[in-house]
Amino acid sequence: MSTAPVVGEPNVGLIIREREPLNLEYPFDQLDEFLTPNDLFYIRSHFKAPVLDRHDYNLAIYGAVKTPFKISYEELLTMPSVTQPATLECAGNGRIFLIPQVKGAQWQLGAVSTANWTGVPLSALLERAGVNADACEILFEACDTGTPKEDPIPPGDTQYARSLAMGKAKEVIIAYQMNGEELSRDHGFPLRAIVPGHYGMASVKWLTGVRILTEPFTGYWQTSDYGYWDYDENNNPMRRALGQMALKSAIARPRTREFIPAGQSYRVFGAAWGSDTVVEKVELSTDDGKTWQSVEFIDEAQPFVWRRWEFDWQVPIKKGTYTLKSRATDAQGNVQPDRHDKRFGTYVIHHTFGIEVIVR
Ligand SMILES: Nc1nc2c(c(=O)[nH]1)N[C@H]1C(S)=C(S)[C@@H](COP(=O)(O)O)O[C@H]1N2
Ligand SMILES: [Mo]
Repeated sequence: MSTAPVVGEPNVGLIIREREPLNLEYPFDQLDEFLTPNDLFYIRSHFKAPVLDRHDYNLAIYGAVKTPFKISYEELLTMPSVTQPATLECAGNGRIFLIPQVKGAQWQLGAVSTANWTGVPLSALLERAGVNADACEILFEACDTGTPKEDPIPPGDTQYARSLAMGKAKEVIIAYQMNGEELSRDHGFPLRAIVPGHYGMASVKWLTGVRILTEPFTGYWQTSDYGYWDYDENNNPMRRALGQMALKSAIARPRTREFIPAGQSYRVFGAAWGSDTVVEKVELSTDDGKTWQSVEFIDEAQPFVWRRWEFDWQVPIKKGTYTLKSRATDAQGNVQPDRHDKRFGTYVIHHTFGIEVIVR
């Protein structure tokens, strides 16, 4: 009997953004525990999720290495493992808040979740293969394939694949468990890469190949899509791959247009995250950014994961519409911007924006 989850599992409680392929949003207003329960963890898939069998599954480590090899799922499970929390955020999270409205999955706040990931450090596999001195990137290859939807559309099918610089690859986990449970089909069963601190697209699901490259990879998923325009050293425009998550804070409660009783206290609740930097401060404004006050953190400062925070708002007696904003600062002194950086197009939406509530 196959142990892969049933096709079309209900995913009760998630917000449907797309049915096929499955794109489901975590209801961010339900943020509570540090770890997102598996059945509420957002799902972002470009193609139909493949059904892989644990018994004839192999991961190939090959390319610029001394001894390429294939390892079975069962063998991987016997290797020394690590468990580490990481927040995954889709690079398109918050897209619905862009004005004017843009194409792409209309994520609100919840294309972000946190889990404890268990797996084998990629470095253990690389050691076994013996990486050649001229290696420059690691390519993660998956077995899901299809025709992308965003223009310009490449001819024929495009397999999902993403590369990473060698330096970052050291931090990658080849994960087979999420919050202590086997990965579900939609989250990449049997194996996925977890790239801490990078936007979700880097954490390749249904991983079948780890290829060591001697030249930078320029595939669809990091040039055409999940890429942005930058300039090279000669000031020529060039595409660069999206990578690190940008510093961000978000308000989980209250929700947009929530009614709030006047003259009482209200617990504003949210989370903030960066990449390999830690979030040092979050401020909250209840007057559309005119004045700011510091919030209290619930979680300690750690790289790669969110920090939940809360703020006790003494709601004014005066009825009307109030605009709440939160703003994060990291340990390097970077502050969450108040405008979307247009270079990133429909991605990296991390500016502060107002949550309007109605006090009555
Ligand atoms: N093979 C494969 N890996 C993938 C994707 C995909 O479509 N195919 N989507 C990526 C994107 S865009 C995100 S945001 C994360 C989402 O992971 P999740 O569905 O477990 O939340 O997976 C990434 N890995
Ligand atoms: Mo994503």
